[in-house]
Amino acid sequence: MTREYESSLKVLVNRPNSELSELKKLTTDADTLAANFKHYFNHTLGRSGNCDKTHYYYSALVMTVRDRLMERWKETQLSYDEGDCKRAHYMSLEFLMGRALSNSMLNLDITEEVRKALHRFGLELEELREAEPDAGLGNGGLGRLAACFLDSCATLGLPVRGYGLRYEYGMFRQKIEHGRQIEEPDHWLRDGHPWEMERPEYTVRVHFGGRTVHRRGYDGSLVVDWVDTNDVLAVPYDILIPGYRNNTVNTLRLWKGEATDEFDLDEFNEGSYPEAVAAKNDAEHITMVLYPNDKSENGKELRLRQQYLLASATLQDVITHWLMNHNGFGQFADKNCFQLNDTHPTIAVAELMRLLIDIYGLEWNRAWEITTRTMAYTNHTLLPEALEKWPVRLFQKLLPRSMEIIFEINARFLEQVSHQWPGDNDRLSRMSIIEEGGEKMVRMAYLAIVGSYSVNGVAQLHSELLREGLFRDFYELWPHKFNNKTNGVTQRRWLAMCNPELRQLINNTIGEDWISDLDQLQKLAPHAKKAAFRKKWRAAKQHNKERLAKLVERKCGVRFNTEAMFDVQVKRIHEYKRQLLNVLHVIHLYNRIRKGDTENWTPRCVLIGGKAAPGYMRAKRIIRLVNNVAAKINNDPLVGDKLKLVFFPNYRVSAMEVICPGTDLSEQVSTAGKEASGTGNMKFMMNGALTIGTLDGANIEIREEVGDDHFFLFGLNAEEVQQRQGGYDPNAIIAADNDLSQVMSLLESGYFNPLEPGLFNDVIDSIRDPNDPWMTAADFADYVRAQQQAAERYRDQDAWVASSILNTAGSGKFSTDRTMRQYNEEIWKLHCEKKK
Ligand code: 26Q
Repeated sequence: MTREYESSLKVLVNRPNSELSELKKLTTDADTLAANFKHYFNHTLGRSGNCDKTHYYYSALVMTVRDRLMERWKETQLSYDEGDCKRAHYMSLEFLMGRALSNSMLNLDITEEVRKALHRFGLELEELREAEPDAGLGNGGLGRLAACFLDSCATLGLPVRGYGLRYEYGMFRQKIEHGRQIEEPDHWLRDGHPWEMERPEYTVRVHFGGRTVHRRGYDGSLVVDWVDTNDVLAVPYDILIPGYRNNTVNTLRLWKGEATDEFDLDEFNEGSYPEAVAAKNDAEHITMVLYPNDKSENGKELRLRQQYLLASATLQDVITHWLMNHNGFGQFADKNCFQLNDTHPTIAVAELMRLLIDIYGLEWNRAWEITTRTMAYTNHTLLPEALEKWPVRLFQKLLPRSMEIIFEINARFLEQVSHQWPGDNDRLSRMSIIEEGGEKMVRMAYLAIVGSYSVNGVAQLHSELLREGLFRDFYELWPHKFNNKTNGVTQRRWLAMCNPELRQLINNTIGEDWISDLDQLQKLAPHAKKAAFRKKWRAAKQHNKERLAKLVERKCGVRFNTEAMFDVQVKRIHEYKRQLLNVLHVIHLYNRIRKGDTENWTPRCVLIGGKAAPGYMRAKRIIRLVNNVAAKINNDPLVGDKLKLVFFPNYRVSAMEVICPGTDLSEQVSTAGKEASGTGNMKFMMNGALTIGTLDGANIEIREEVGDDHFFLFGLNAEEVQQRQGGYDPNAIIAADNDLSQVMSLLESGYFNPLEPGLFNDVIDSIRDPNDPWMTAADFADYVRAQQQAAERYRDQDAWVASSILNTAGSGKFSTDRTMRQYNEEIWKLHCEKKK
């Protein structure tokens, strides 16, 4: 940005109360809403009454709602500036927002008035809602967590801004054809995105490539220039994030990569005008598509470009805004904090150093102090293979100056380590940010730890395992940096919005305070003893099961009997999450039916859903297995209503909004010690599902909150999993277990793949492999026992419904309101000055 531009901005910022920006509050009665809606439909969108495109009704409604957000947003931002508030900047390559309409209406408290307004035009709100595509800018847990965090921060009135990328294509759409996953691009922006505001005036320039020149400055100090770069523009788009009925509206700022207006003059002068213009494509490609892997894929240049674009654009944005209101960096670290959502934006550590030193002329030590007082890192995985590493060679090519800075950070860091542990060379090479041996790699997690003042895991067990395992050396050096922040979910979306039946019942019973104070749900516990209340609770669940059954019928062509237990596992497909264990259990139930072992049978409908990373062949095979087993079972007349199995296609946020309210049993069966936290587990619990699960991630805390009697526990714990590695003999386990032997025999006989012999050999072999890290066979028998216990409980509906109520009642801890309070109290410490 040019100097002149900066100063003109300053004028604008300093004259917030000019006549132009003065706002009269728009009212939210049905009359005004209807008038606005009509205006947008006719005048702004230029449609006419006989146009039957739901899309335009939807767009007109979004504009109507957005106006109400806009005025609150301006006031909120002004108050943060006036209060000179300390701010947190949540940096994430993913924000899995889903749909925004219902959420915005809920938070603004205008749903019923909007419904009335639409009725005047003969329109149904439900239909317009369905016209909104999911904003699928994330893979799974980590991305959805970021979205829940934003909702809670706005609700708590915390000055937190999300920074991410505006991918043109979000998470792929999953089609199932002949049992196979087919990926289709998700061009979610095609019909326009009425929630976003382009803000070209805040565009920044981001450099790539080139080389560095080291020289002496006029005062003799060493100066580094980064020259001959290929530049890209980062253009921000803002999305408004309303708090729950508190007039706060925060910002999610997403960057789009665009070409600069310059082009290759040589080429141009040679007359190759089209070639010169075409070269611009590279820039536009940076934010074209979300990487659909939820574990790191090493070495993809485009991914590193994405990460750097986010880091550099965000830091420039924050610094520019800072310098408009402050002189120099004296208080910068007291007033700013960058929360790194996993290592993905960690290049920000080196980038902040570069900006402070090369652009603003600070000395190394001063810059390092600011960096390490503002950066905070959240880890989301324990799997060592999922830790991000980048080849030094790639770094040097793409970000030569960043690489120099990382080398310098590492040299100074290793100096500190050797001071603490003289002569311990093993430790030096273990802790080095640069991995040596084969091709030199940058270990992003280590860069994040060295550059941050806080390192947190996302559930108690996970944080403990980080300290004892993955990051042990760093914990020994800096114990004070390490802390835990157990994840949560926002109860606004994941109960109040998605489960209106239960919301109404809860409101009638304990009032509405739980919507912004989830611990209030505890007041439901005594009602679990009352038959009349249980009856209503059950009716709400029944209603939600009907709704889910309809969706399943539409998407899978299978009719679920709503009297049956709805047994659900939805999440990314991963070996460690053990969808395979779930399928083995379904085959076991099928075997029992075939044997006639069906006395006191509990009918079950099993639903499995989730996307596999496109290159993850084993995961894709598991999807085929689910589909093939489903085809057999659902078409076997012997089975009837006793058992159903479906693979639910294209699992995403808006699908979960229907799935979790209708679920009886939540499957959380990961190999202990592998799932960092899980958050689906919390959504199910909040909606009154009982959990069958291992002692992994947040399951442990869920069980603690609800009590052992209302959670079906099974399997090895994390320590036992560790101990068993090495001496594990799945074939002996299978041989000694009749049920498992029979399941394996049926699988191995080709019963589920008659036309494609050997199709599942690879999956079968993985169960029999003594090196199976997921220990599926080891947990099978205990899983079957726990499933049997769940089935028996379900037949005692009084007991089941009581447990269901107690699950909702005990879910208070798992609100992201609690999580965000803890981030704020223990990491960010946000505060504003008293207004004068
Ligand atoms: C990294 C580099 C290159 C390409 C892709 C990636 C990448 C992208 C996404 C790596 C990981 C992810 C996502 C991880 C994730 O979702 N982890 C989940 O985070 C949740 C929120 O903390 C936890 O509840 C889950 O346990 C954890 O699996």
